[in-house]
Amino acid sequence: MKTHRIALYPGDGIGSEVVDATVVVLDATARKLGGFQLAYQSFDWGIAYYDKHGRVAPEDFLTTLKAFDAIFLGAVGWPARLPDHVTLVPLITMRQSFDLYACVRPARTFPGVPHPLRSDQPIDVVVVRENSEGEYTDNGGFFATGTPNEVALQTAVHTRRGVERILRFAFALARTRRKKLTMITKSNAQKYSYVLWDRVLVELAPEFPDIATDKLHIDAATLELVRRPHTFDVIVGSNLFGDILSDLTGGVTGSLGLNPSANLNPERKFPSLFEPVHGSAPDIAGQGIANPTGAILSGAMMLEWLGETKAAALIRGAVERALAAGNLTPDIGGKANTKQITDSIVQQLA
Ligand code: GGG
Repeated sequence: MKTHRIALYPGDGIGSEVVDATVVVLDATARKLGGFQLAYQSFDWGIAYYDKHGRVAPEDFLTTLKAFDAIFLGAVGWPARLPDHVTLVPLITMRQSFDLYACVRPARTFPGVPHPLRSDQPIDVVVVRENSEGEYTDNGGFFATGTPNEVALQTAVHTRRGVERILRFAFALARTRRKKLTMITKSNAQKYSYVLWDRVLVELAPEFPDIATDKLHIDAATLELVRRPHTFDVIVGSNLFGDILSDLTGGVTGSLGLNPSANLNPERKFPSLFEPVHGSAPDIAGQGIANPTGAILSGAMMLEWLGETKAAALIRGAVERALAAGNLTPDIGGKANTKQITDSIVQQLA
């Protein structure tokens, strides 16, 4: 029996509700298939931890996490209690310190789940977000603080190595799908950082002659993802653009509550991190109505990463069938609660 060691970081708001639901589905899947089990350790980091200790996670939290095979995170943030830029620090630190440079965020439409667009053409896209540098680099400061002349500087960092490895990752992913890659920049206005992205794309494209390559500026991309989302396959962009676009792909496919994500260190030198794309949703926290499918599908991505491909496929099929059977949470127009959809997914593990 193989044991995968999983660190759970439920976090804030609905984080613990969707993580609990995911554990139920993962354990039911392991019992059904046999051959592997999951050994969890849960950490109480987040705003409650901050209230007691004055920091969101312990100083040595990275050392603690390094011992695990994977990290599973729920959601972080509750701005009425602590500023978001404080609560987010451990997540950004994990991504950068563990070199989790490939953030993979699939979004698709599901039969039986309403979405806001007029067209009924199925949407099936993956946003690949550069996750280790770019606009999220901790590089800047305030000057003349509190005076009328106050200035804030924040400098993005885009390295050739960083751009090249994320483009290679996205090309390789496109090869496993519909063989189309769209790169998002703003190289008409940002004439250093995204011009580097443009140059690296031109250099790499001949190595992937089977992939149709396209590029769009971020403003045009937001328009086209509403007008013709079904025409996109793999979308690759910087840290900030990937963050923004994955909320948009969640929106056009029905709800951010449906979207999983993986923060991968493709070289496997560090544990990779899995989390739903959605945040902590303080407005519905504690009501038991959060949509757990984004978290559960993140659990499927985690099992696939750990080599349990059959288990991952089983969960994906069960989610699809549970949604098609009408178990819809309020964010997608239904009345089901978190427990009902979770129980239905477990029943559908056929
Ligand atoms: N489930 C992930 C979560 O809580 N995300 C909140 C957030 O704002 N994340 C920003 C980011 O992904 O960079």
